[in-house]
Parts: sequence; structure tokens; C-alpha cells
Amino acid sequence: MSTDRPTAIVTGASSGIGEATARRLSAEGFHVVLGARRLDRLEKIAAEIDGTPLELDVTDTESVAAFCEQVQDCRVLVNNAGGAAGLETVAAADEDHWRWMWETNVLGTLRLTKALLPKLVASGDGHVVTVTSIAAQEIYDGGAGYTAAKHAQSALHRTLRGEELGKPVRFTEVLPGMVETDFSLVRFDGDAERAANVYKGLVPLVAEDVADVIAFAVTRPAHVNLDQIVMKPRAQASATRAHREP
Ligand code: 8X3
Repeated sequence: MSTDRPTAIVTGASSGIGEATARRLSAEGFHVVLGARRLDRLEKIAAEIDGTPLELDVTDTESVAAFCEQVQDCRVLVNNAGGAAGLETVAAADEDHWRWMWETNVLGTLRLTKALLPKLVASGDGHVVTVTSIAAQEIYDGGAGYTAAKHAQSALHRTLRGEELGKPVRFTEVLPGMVETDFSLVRFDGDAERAANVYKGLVPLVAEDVADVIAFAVTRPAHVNLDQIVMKPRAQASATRAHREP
């Protein structure tokens, strides 16, 4: 996997924001290493962008170790893998949903970042981009499992900004609101009608909008750190307030 291009690693790269980011960073001149569980999808995308597909389950310590061993260098890490499961109230909380959200969003980000920090620093201009959510700043009914995980993921990411201060590594948190990907389909366990209702009557962000912002952040000069970028559709004011056309 030796190449002259700087390496960008994108987790959750088989679809949605991860796929769009992989494509965009490749267009910006990066050699992109795409990680996700669905290797067949990764292989197809990687072939199109001259990237490297590697199987990765961020919830599995051994999978993360095997993934990171195959990566020789790393200039950019995009912690994108994650997601929501369910929309139950706390009174009706599903512990398996909570565990999955904690494992993917929080511990997944921890595992990848911890393993790759030495390589990021060694690159001389490392950059960790973590895709959290407006759910890292807000709470809403039924969302506690997800908002708690996203708050924790954000806290982990922002802590690194101080702990690594003085080293050549930047930290950018991107906090999207509504982005139409398979996020809601996964959250509602494949219920397409329920997922479609989330974006009904408004123009949501698309994965490419988020990829655009990530590309902007990582292509600034090395002394410029964009700490937090909150982005929402124009029609969305908060996690609980959106304007919908009938
Ligand atoms: C997705 C945004 O509002 O559904 O991360 O939590 S929200």
C-alpha cells in the first residue's frame, strides 16, 4: 500500500458520510484507506478511487488491531463509524441498543484514535476528524442512548485537543444535524417508511455536504485548527425543531 499520497483513513466508509468523505478526500489527493465491516462494498468504492479497502469492525479490539497493523502511515483519521439504534424512552430503554451505540460511537472512536495517534503525530501534520452530531450538544425525548453516546464521543474527542497540545496533530469535531443517509433506516431497524418520515417536508443535508466540510477542514494550513463545526439544513433549527412544508 505504498504511495506518494498522504494517507487518510475513513471508518464507516461503506456508505453515507464515510463513503462520500472517502471519495472526496481521494479527489483532494489523499490515498484513502477505507474501513468498514462490509468488505464487498468497500472494494467497489476503493477500486473507483484508487484506495485501499480493509475490513474493520470498530467494536472489536482485535479487528481494530489487525486493521491498524496494515496501515503504514496516517495523516488524517476520520472517525465516522457510528450510528443510532432505536428511539425508546429511558423508561423503556433497550440495553442492547445502548451497548451497541456506546461500542460503535464512543469505544470505536477511542480504539482507532488511540491506535493511530503515534502514526498521526509521526506524519508531522496529523488530523483527527470525528463526526459526532448535534446530538452531542442537545438531548431529545427517546434519544438518550444516542445523545449520551454522542456527548461522550464528543468529550473524548475534545479532551484530545488539550492532551495532545504541542504535538503536530489537529482535532476537528463535525456535528451534523439531519443528513439523509441510511442513518434513520439503521436507527429504525430497516423500517423505510419511518425513516423517510424523518426527512419529510424539508431539504436535508446529504452526505456530500458533510464530506465537503471535512475536506475543507483537513486542507487548511497546518497551523489552522477548526475545533467544532455544527451544520444543519436551513430548515432545521435544532434537534427538535424543523420547518416542514406540507
Ligand atoms: C443525527 C441527528 O438529531 O437525529 O445525528 O440526533 S439527530
